[in-house]
Amino acid sequence: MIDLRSDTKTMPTEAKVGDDVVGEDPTVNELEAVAAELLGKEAGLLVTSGTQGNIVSLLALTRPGQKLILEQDAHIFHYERGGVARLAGLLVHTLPGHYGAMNPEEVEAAIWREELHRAPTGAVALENTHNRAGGTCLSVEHTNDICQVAHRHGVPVHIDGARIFDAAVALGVDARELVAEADSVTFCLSKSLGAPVGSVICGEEGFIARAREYRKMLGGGMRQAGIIAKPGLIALEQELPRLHEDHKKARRIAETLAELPGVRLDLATVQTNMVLFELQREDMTAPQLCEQLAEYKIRAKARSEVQIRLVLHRDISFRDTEQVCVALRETLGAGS
Ligand code: TLP
Repeated sequence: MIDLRSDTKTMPTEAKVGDDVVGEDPTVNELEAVAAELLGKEAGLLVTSGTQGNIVSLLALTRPGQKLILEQDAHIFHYERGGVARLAGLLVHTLPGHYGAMNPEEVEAAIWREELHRAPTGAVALENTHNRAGGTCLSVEHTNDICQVAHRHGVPVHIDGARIFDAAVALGVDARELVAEADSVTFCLSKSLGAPVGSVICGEEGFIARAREYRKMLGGGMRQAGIIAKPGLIALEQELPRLHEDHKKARRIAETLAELPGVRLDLATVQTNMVLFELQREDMTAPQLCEQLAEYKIRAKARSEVQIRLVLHRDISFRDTEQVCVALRETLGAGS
């Protein structure tokens, strides 16, 4: 084939690729089909990141000037540069959550009835697993309750499912059940699934067609993206069966931490691959503990003066996990 259409068509040598902007990359197409199948949706769309997945989905579901209902600790609210306001023109209405779950009655009350003064509600977004709550899961029943409330008022529901497969594994359900009632879902290949880059949006064909347009608008058309899709396909094949191991490692560390003095940790939050805890000690702040752990060649990041989140993943072995437990006992065992 002599392809003179554009220099964007150049091929890497070792992957089955094509121009994904016009849907010609067979590896991307395969990834999108596999992802859609895994989530029981009609179609999928590869995007650059979880952040792009969320904004593209919300652009496709809403109109500027509408309201987006979010749990107050949502990633979309805290960590996405306010893109929903700037790019999608959405008014954000946050509601409190219990382990990341909003109360369906409060969601219903927040969906204001249409009248002259009020912004119409454009979408409700859920997050599963919930990052800032510590990797907690939203159940199928809860998700369906929220979807039913929203749909009763003609409002679509988006799920930021960056780690949706962790939720499925932890809850012992098929991921399809967790997203069955939602209008859109995005999950990340580059988080617990361990791929280097990429996220996938899934939903109905019409929604995905609109999302494809917004992805292009945001510069997310990546041409021969098969080189990104291939590790994503491998991740879905190889990593899904071992996600439960990361949850076991998190549990092990959490149980060790919970017994140490001056550690506040709600074991009920340790449902997947994260451990969220606070230090309430006279002798040490969270950043200081991170500095001490660095001496054990352990990297951890404090979220504040008191809070730390540890995330377990493919590259942390069970042996590493034990080393982390030893280091935590040595640094936190004495004192208060
Ligand atoms: N989360 C990252 C940081 O941004 C905090 C992390 O280290 O956990 N939704 C959820 C629930 C996420 O946790 C993240 C990333 C995203 C969306 C955004 O994904 P990317 O980083 O691919 O844009």
